[in-house]
Amino acid sequence: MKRMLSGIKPTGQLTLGNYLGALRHFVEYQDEYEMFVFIANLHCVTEYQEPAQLKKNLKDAIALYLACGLDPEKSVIFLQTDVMEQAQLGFIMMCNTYMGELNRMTQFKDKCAKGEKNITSGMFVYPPLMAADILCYDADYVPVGEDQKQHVELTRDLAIRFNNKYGETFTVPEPLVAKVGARIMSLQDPSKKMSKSDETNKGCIYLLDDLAVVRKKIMSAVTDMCACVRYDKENQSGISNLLEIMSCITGEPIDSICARYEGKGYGEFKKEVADVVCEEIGKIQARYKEIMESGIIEKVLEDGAKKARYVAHKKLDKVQRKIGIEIRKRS
Ligand code: AQP
Repeated sequence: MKRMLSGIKPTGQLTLGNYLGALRHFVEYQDEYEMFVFIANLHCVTEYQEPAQLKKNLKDAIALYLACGLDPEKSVIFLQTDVMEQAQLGFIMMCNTYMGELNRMTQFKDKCAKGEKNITSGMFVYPPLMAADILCYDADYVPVGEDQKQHVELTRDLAIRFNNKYGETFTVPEPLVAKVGARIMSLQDPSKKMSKSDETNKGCIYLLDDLAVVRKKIMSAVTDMCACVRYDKENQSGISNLLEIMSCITGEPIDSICARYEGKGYGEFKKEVADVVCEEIGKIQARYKEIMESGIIEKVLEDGAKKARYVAHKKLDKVQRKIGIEIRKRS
């Protein structure tokens, strides 16, 4: 069975973008692949997080993983810091990554272009840690939204470089980017990705938003003057984004939705989008509540960490022997 790995960094509450671009695919894939899904808590601290809030976000994220349908019997669900091998391999991967490669990473470049002050060195070097997260498990596939593709490409380069230098060690992973929903955009500025760190909160739907708030955000989503429901990302980016959201959730092809709305107004269309999104999020929230009350999170993480550690430990040991830093015989 081929192996798949992915993760989310809960620097805030998880969003509809995380769900449509990543989480729901993890759930679909867990029957077909040996699935490893982790919470990237180390990646969260590349920027300051208020500790109590971070702790809440991490717990909520695990509960949401389960609420969205990840099954601990089928998937290995764990916390990044419960497998210290990942951070150790991360340092080794940093030593095999060139500064020029990190300078070219979009997220770092964007922060520099915006003139952000006090960018941490953790922010600069997190891509090789992400590579280690993936390579520790010999993942064949990494399902990601469009924005994360560059990181998987760097991981591939690093795996190939290491294999060439030290002999066959790592599986070279493939990114899997969905055709629809790989980049859900902000409802207020459809030229930007829907992000947890949305400054106004209005452009981003959080999975734990009150449903009345979700409806309000969709009804006030930015549209255009064209007055027709059409998929045209260039000229009608707001409407196209809503079409993608609806199609992702219902499975109805975008063409068919547009045909149903021929001659109808945006108000009616937005109302259906809001109904569909609220129904989907409502189901997730009901399961989230049950999970939080059940107290199963600790056990899920404990079991997941044990399984993940077993795999990661063997890989790190192999890597350390190959590069010559391991001198003891270990069982
Ligand atoms: N808007 C999105 N559309 C589609 N996919 C998305 N993903 C995130 N936002 C969207 C996908 O979710 C997975 C986990 O991403 P992440 O939360 O770990 O990191 P991110 O992409 O940096 O998320 P944010 O919300 O934009 O974080 P902030 O605001 O902190 O920078 C990935 O597969 C990602 O592609």
